[in-house]
Amino acid sequence: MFRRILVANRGEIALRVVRAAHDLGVEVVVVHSEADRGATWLDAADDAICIGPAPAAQSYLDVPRIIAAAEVADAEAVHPGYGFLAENPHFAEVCESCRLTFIGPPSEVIAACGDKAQAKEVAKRAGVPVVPGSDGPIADAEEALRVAAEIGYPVILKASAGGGGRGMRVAHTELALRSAFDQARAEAQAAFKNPEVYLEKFLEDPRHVEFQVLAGNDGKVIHLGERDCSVQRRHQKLIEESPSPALDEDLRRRMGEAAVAFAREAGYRNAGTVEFLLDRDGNFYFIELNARIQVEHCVTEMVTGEDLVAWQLRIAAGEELTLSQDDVALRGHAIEFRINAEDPSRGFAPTAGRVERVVWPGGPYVRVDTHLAAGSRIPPEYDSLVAKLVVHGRDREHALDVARRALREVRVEGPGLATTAPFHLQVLDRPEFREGRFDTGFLERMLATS
Ligand code: MV4
Repeated sequence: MFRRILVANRGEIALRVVRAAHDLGVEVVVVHSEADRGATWLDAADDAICIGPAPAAQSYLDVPRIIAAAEVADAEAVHPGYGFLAENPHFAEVCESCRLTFIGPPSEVIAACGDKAQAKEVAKRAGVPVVPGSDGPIADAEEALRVAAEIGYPVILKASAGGGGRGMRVAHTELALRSAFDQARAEAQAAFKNPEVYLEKFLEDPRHVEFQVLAGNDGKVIHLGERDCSVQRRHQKLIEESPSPALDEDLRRRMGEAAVAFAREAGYRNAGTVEFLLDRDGNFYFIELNARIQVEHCVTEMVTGEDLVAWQLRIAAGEELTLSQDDVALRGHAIEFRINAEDPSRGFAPTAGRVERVVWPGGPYVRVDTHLAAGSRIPPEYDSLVAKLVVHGRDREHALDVARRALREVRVEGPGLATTAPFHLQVLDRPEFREGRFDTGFLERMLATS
């Protein structure tokens, strides 16, 4: 195992990595920006190094500064968390060439999975179902029209370098597709410096179901069940749960096998997530692979009893993945509610500032992952996630009861601050949600009618 690692991230995930490392007897140095001076998670670490000013481009995204910090800290490995540099193949490669272990998959695998059109080809080779569409990127509008005529409208154009919902355009007619093609390419070029787009049949309000995988250094791959992440707004997930109310034993087995087959074909290593869309008829389609630990990994930890971040460290340190598929049993039901410093009554506008008073829930069946305490500052420069409330129950109904009790206890007070906690209580009252009958259109429908 490593003697000391560096965490190139902030907030709750930095704290999460510190905890996993300390459980394994590993020392942790965290880097931070000037905006995060005095933040709570720095106290939990063994050392902290300020690497630059508040803007992420000059701190958490600045590769040379982070590498320099790792050298000063005498760290053997770097954990990127999620966001920032987590899926940047260039960063992983620089770590590798500086003899720092990147805690994640090899840089070539990050690059291959980062190209969504390429990842789709990997899925096809693995015999994993994909949404009908173009074979790889599309050359011109004529080709887009030809493919669309074959598969039928509506269709969706996606940026090869996109993902997570960025750079997508839906077209319902030939006329719309013609103009959407040039716009999609221009947008992709502007956003990702890569104009490539591919085309798929557009699925109406699918469910988003993703499988957690772990891949050992010897190529052994297992899955740890799924997470249903359909409750999202503008591609920002708000609630995630495991197991998915939409899956039965048979579908879970088939999707799990598909996730494992994909990871194997991709040469995947370490922890990753294979995302699928699930339609109303129970057909599932691979869409992308996330080559990082995800925000919502905790729900999988609750139902499997495994520490995913500890597994990331063990695998990166060259240890064997001793867990086998038969060892993985899903127990009960877990639901995660993202507590964001946002005001739901103002279109989920981010709120920032000084926190004067905080109360986090506790008691049986409750886990709160947060860095936020009284006296904390919520900087306007970063993501608005301030806590994850994860509840665990014997079954989904029990988990929903625990969620209501716990969400009522949440207090985050300070001038101008608001959170998503009261909104989650409203979601809990919706029959569609209570009964598990939700899809990726659920929240937008709820917001349109309330
Ligand atoms: C789709 C789709 C419908 N049809 N692809 C958005 C995020 C990205 N990972 C893929 N996304 C979608 N791809 C086809 N062919 C609908 C979405 C989508 C969505 C997917 C997952 C979770 C939330 C979503 C919200 C709107 C659209």
